[in-house]
Amino acid sequence: MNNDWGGLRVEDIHSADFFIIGIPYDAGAGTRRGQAAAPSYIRNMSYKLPSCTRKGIDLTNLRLFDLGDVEINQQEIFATIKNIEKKLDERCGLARTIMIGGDHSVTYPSFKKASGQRSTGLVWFDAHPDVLDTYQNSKYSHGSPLRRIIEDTHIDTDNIMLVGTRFYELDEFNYIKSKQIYEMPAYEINDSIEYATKFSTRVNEIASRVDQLYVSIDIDVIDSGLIVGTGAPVTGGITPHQLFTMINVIPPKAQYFDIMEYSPICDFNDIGARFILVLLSEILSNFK
Ligand SMILES: [Mn+2]
Repeated sequence: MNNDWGGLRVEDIHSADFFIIGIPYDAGAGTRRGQAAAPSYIRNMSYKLPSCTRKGIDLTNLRLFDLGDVEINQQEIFATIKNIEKKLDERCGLARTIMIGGDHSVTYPSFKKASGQRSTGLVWFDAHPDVLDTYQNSKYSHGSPLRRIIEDTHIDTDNIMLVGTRFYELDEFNYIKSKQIYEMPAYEINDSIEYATKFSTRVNEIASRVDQLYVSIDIDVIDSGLIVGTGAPVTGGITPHQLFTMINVIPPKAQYFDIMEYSPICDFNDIGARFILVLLSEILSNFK
């Protein structure tokens, strides 16, 4: 008997309902780093993963297989990308995959590998749209992963939705418009009591057109006054409740989730780590 991942961790890879993968990389972040420490930090606290959700859903018969962390080369992005691909190849069967970052730059290679030959929709929860052409002289930082995905995978931009956004460079604003990317900015979610219906309608439309969904959650989508443990905090965000409400209506085609940008050294009282463990339980509860 173990208490890892709320006691849901199993030893038999073939029995897994979910795979957990850590990506301890933060060379793509700006001046506030520490995201590389997140996977082991969350793993150490994972005994606090609730096995019963806020709505009373019992998760105790779900089985999580922890594949450990991707081997990281902080100096060599392409070596790291190769290792992310290798780690995803260690999986077997049809279990869903949840990745824990790491800064958001690694969602580009993760998505690229995950989508492969399958048509894939992408739900991107973030304060920032992450569509800068370059940031800090790099095309592979956490300012650009969505731009790289659009340029370098087969994704149809109709099948992308940006959720909770509120902090742009003007170029990004124009880029989103020119690509006609569907967006539910943070102010719209905060202004509307119908946000969950609107989100649900759109995500189900996308799901009906694709083989699978990839859901990427940058934790800075949450108002940074509530979750401070992140590298690029932005005020005016959504609440954990609003995020959970939207997560709870994500349809079964969601095969991949990632939870990015948590930085333990920027956190206070482990509130961000505890938030991530509750968020995980909300994700798991969708597939009961
Ligand atoms: Mn991001």
